[in-house]
Order: sequence, then C-alpha cells, then structure tokens
Amino acid sequence: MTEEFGLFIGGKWVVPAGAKRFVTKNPATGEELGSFVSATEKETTQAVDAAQAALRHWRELPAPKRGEILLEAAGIFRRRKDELGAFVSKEMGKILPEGKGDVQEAIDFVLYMSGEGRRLLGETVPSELRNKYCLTLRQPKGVVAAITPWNFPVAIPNWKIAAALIAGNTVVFKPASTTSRCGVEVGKVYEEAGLPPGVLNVVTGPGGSVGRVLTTDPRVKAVSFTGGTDTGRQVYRTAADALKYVHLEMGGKNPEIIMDDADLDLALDGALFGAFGSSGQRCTATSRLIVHEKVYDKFMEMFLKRLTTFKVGNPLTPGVDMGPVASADQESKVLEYLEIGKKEGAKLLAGGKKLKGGIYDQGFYVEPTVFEAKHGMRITKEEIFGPVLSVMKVPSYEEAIRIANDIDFGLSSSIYTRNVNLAFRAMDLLETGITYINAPTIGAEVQLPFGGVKNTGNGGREAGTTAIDEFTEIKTVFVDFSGHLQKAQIE
Ligand code: UN1
Repeated sequence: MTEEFGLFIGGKWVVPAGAKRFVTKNPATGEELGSFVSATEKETTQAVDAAQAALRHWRELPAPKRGEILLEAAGIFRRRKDELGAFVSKEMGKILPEGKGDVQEAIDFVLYMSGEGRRLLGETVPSELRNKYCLTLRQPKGVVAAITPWNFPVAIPNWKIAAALIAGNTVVFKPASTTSRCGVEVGKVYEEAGLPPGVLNVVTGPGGSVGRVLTTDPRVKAVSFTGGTDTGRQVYRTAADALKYVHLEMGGKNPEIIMDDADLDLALDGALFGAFGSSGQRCTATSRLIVHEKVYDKFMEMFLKRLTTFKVGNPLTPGVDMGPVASADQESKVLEYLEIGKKEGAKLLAGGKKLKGGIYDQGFYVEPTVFEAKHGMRITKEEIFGPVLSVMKVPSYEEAIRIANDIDFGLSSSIYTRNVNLAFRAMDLLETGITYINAPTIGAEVQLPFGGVKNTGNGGREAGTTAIDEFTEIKTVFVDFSGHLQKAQIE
C-alpha cells in the first residue's frame, strides 16, 4: 500500500477534504514512493496565511536562537543521511553515493546557515556630520516562496529554506512534483527540529495552482526558483506584476576545455564525472567537451575505452556508475535530442539509445552518449539535461574560449591545463558564474556563491557569503546624537 502524505500547513500535516492525489515512482523500477496531495490555489493560500501569521514571532526571535533550530535540523539530516540519501536515489535515480551527497550538501549548508545566525552582518559607516552614526541592518523580506527542482531534491530546497529562515523569513516550499517524497521528508526534518508552526510550510502539487498563488499573492515578498529556463521566465513575468523580488537559477550548457598540456587522466576522470554524474541531470553537468586538436585523438581513445567499463544500473546497487534518468518525460526529451544529434550530422561515438532488456525494461535507462559534434549544432547549444556529451575539436586556446562562450547559458565552466597563465586568463575570460581549474564543472561547495550569468540566472547568487542577500532587505539607519538639527549636504 502506497503511503499517503498531506500538506504541511501551520505546523500540521493536513489532508483537505476531497483532495486529488498523485504518486511518485522510482524511475529505476516503477515502485511507488508515496501518494501526495495535489494542492489547489485555496490550500496554497492557506499556506501563505500560515506563513504570514508566523512571521512576527519568527522574525523577532533572536537570530542566534533561529540558528539553534537550524543546528538541530542539521543534526537530524545527519542522523537520517543514509535513509534520505536512499530516498533521493529511489525518487530521482542518482546513484546512492550521489544521493547521500545530496543530503550532505544540505547538512553542510544548514550548518553554515546556523552559524550565520551569529553574524547577519550589516555595516557601520562614518557620517559626514559630527555626533552621528550611520549603519545598516539586515531585515527579513517576509513570506518567501521556495520553488525547487527534482535533480537535487534535498540540497536545493535547503539552500533556499535555511537561508530564508536564518534571516527571519517564513517560507512556503513547493517541491518538484517528481520528488515530492523528498520534499515532504525535508518538511518533517524541520518539524522535528522544533520550528514553530507556520514558519515552514510544504505544499505539494502542480505549478499551475501552487505556483500561481506563490507568484501572485501580494504577501509573498520573494520567490526563489531553481528549474528550467522556460518556467523561470514565466515565474519572473508573473511575479513582476506584484513587484516581487525574484531569484532565478536555471539551465547550463557547461564546457570542459582540455588543453594540449593537460593531465589527460585527470581530465578524463573529470569529464566522466561531470558528464554522466546524476545521469547528466545537473545544471552544472558537463555537456560540452572542447578538446585541443593535438591531444584529441589520444584523449578520445582513452575516453571511449573507459566508457566500455562504465556501468549503468539500479542506483542502489554498489558499483553502478550511473542510474536511470528521472522520469518518462526526461527520457523522451533525451531520446528526442539523440535523434536531433544524429539528424544534424553529429557523429555518434558511444551510446545513443535507450537501454533495453532485464532491469532496464523496468525503468528509464539511457546509454551514456558521446557525440563528435560541430559547434553550432543544436546538441551543442541547447540544454539536454541527460547523459549526452558533445565533443568538439579546436585548434587553439582562443577558439576554445570562443566556443565555450558562444552560448546562451553561463553557469559553470572548466579548463584542464598546466599553464598557469592560460588558467588565470580563463578565470577572467570564461563567461560563467563558476569556473573550475583542473576540476570538473560539477561539485560546487556551499560556502561559495552559486549562480550564473546570461540565461542561467537574473543576477543573484545562492549559497556562500551571498546566500542571505536574496532573503534580506537592507535597512539604513542614521542616528543623530548631537541634540540639534544637522543637515547633510547643506552648508
Ligand atoms: C544543480 O545542478 O542545480 O555544483 C545544483 C554542483 C552541486 C549543485 C548542483 N553542488 O554540481
């Protein structure tokens, strides 16, 4: 019997009368993982009511006390790491070490934010007048919405939730429908940690109803969204009418450049992990490999040889390198791109098909695929979000940088070279929010800002020192203790 879950509103798990339901399924086996309420606009509004009602008390609780609750939550995530990691793997298909890594990333960030409760730094700045202080404070925005994707179903919600909470906001969290079980479990962790009722609300259901309320209700002051570019644009447009602050984290088409002086073994490990980790379903995934012509043949021979021992299978089975893609929708999108690649004349070097037979018939398994492509083909420009890598040969460093940048996205990039001058120039030249030197395009750490330029985002950065910027208003305060009227600017 599939376990049934409610909505977490005002500190209670509620099941509205006559609620419609949907189930999530393991993309490796088809096993059902839970049945969830498909929330309507009415219930989403109730969640906003609860968040609004909880705001005053929560924002007035001293930030270090809020931090103690986050510390508690981090401990619970740690205690439940293996179990939650398995939920991640079962619900979206990444292999177990990566499922646990997803939870670890949440733990890291929640811990980091719990300490932030003792900082939340403002500034003190000199005044142009005597006996006057000028300073800034950080204040919460109010009720904020967290709309999150299925590819990091524990980490990404926590990037938003923990940063919002430490700054004194209350949250309505809408997990991706595909990974509602992980979303509900995140809610349960905060409930167990002792978060007061209404401070975090979890609303499962479709973007149509839940997303509409979160982007239009005037009480929601900020919307933090991670997901596809089309949906992100729609969120931005809708929320613009109510002048909400919107933070968007969207797609990528991330290049790994391999120069002729690179350590090829290192570059190979990086390319495999970057391209096929989480079945390529990371915003940061390596989807383009740009290889210097002098090492191209040698590198590709090494790459294709390694790929023959690369194991695709059930993500819970030890030793498996890659699981299925996350859903039927993902599978059809990826398969469509495989056809597009073949039609536009890219040369298939490996993979290229849906996997069939045995356990593969129970799930959405696609072969790790490598195309030799020409820059400009659709497969080199559009985000596929699957295990599909386009490889391009270049004659020079300049051409590598040009191709890397000739793209609408700008999240992550990487270059393998031993030449320190080229590496440092690349840090400046590569048009992405994140650049790696001699490391793959994936694997950002939470204490550093995360985000991208171009169509990847709209200017903000999550995580790192910037994490709380998206969830705080800066209040400027002037304190005049001179006892008489002093006029700035006027002599
Ligand atoms: C994402 O794919 O949206 O840098 C997030 C990484 C991870 C986060 C990815 N730490 O690959």
